[in-house]
Amino acid sequence: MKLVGSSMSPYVRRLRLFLEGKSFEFINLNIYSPEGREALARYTPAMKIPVLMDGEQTIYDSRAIHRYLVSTHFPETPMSWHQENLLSLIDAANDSYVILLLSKRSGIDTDADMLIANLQKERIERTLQLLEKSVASGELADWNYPAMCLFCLLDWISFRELEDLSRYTALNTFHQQHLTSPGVSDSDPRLVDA
Ligand SMILES: N[C@@H](CCC(=O)N[C@@H](CS)C(=O)NCC(=O)O)C(=O)O
Repeated sequence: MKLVGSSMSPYVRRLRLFLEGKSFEFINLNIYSPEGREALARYTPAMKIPVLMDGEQTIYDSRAIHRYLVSTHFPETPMSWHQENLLSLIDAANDSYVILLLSKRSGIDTDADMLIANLQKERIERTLQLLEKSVASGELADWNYPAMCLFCLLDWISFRELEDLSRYTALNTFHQQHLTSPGVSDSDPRLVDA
């Protein structure tokens, strides 16, 4: 089984954490370098990571990959609809941060009052407020897939210095608590060649 991705991607890291202790090969690409893009194009026309390759089967998108892994190899308690919703909110915030980051890298002033940036910021604010409450009420207390996804988002925000999240006390405590969870230090994007 091969997981195609990048050590920088929070969507890939969540699957590395889920697969911690299992046998798989991690193919680490720099998806913005010419060579990385050429390699990526061999795995997916969508040009997005993660991609899973299991024998003849290829699966795109972290959510589908997680569902595939649970249904074929690593059965676990199915996620409740509430957990599915939490995951959708984590993904919504993550996608919005990616849009803001790529906009900045494209020379767009995301601090300006413009629709595309305002929509992302509003989504981020509202989803983080809800996630703060969810963590505070113990809904993400177990180290399961939704918790891994939230950790990867929070750690990536800190790694990329996207925002100061100190006002979210429960999210901060959650982030600190899981720095020692299985697989976290080995998949740290701050490590060279991680
Ligand atoms: N919904 C996708 C999102 C994946 C995603 O956005 N991956 C980013 C890396 S963090 C990517 O491949 N970006 C490339 C691009 O947007 O061109 C998933 O859950 O797998």
